[in-house]
Amino acid sequence: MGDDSVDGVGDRSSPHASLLCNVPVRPFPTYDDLDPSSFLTKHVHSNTPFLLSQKATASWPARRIWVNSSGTAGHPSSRFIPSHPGRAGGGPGPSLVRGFNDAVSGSSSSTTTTTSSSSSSTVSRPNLAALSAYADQTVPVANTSMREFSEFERDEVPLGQVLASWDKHEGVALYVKDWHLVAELEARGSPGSEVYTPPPCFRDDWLSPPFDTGGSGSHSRDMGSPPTTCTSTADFRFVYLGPAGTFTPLHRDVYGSYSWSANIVGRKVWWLFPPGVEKDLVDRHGNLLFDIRGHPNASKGVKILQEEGEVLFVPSGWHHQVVNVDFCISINHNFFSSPTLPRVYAALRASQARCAASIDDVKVDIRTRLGDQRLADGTLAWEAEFAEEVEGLLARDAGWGWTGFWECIRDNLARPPAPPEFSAPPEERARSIREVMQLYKESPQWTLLPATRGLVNLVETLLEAGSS
Ligand SMILES: O=C(O)CCC(=O)C(=O)O
Repeated sequence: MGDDSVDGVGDRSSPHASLLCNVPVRPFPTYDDLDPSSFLTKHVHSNTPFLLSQKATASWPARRIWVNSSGTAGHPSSRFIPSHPGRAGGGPGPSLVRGFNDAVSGSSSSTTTTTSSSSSSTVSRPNLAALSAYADQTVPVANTSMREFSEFERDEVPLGQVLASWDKHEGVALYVKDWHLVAELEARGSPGSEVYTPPPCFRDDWLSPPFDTGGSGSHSRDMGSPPTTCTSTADFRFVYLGPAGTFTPLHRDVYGSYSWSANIVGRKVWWLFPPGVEKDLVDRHGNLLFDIRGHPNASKGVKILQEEGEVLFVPSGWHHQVVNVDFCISINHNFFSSPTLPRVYAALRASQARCAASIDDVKVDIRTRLGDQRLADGTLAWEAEFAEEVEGLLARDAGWGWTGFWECIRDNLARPPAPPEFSAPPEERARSIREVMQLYKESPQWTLLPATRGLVNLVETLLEAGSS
């Protein structure tokens, strides 16, 4: 593969250069370093975004190996710039970020450890030849020129096939998304650290805790087994790569989780919307907008240019849309930790309500069939059976149900994913768990799903053992 042939970057006259217009001063801090305890007090509790400067990723092997060492974008030797043609009209107008930025501006000035957003961008070209080391891995690919309902048309193909089409100056709309590279490396006996190590403030990760490759996983059933393929659904550590103009539509992350996203090569423009604003981001049918560019209510969010090497933290429940300004390679994780549990619980409750409503006809059938019959413990049989139906649908639809939720807490308590210095203090962890436990015990599922009662009792025992 001719590694000089692909960059997709640096040409300020490209259709995507307009994305760089009207990017305001960041209303969020950019830290060179953020220790886990400051992460909790400054951003977890307030559920607000921030960035880590490129210093946070400077030592990552990926930033050496995946970057083309022969120069930066726009280098005269560039021959080809694969780039999605993008939308007519390019980027958003000047008012795009005004509303939200005005509301939060000043919040970063009190932070002494911040660095200002760099005014001059460094943009590298990707070393796709280095990525061809993984050519045999099957990766999910979105065709960002083919919308399919609320997503793009997707396929799973060997990475080598995508790299080959980019090498032939084709596939400019192809976006490799949610590639489970680290899970795949681990399944082959290599550590993920050969590519990168997550920043310390993000190590207390209850969603993708370290897995035993080949052993019994810390998560089971709804959360799946330890990942053995790069398309596993039990792993939330991803690599994304795609030419300038490829993008991720407006969405919110799964399970009420956070995400962090590090640019290895290239820059991204993000629009971030605090929870609640999504009600104004709908089309005339009430469906969430697919692409907020050009929509008047885009101004209710904040637009951020994420430079190469920087890491963005996206808080729980914030909708976001992302457009690659250059050819981008990024690494991102979805994650949460114990202080996030009340948010994760609320997200699962909302998913449960949606699932239950979607099978209302099933409820009527079960009720008609079972009438007033009661189980030995006095529960109405139809309520118990319907609760199991909804639980099964939740697990399939939302990725996990209440069983998975409590298994996750049990397993992370029994085997904390990070040493204490990277984790929430034990009292805070216990407080969050007790909060969701109380809510759960007051909910109908406590009575209706006996298997979860056993799990909750086990969690209680683990908490008590931890506090003695
Ligand atoms: O980089 C992208 O295209 C999407 C990333 C994203 O949505 C996330 O990290 O939550």
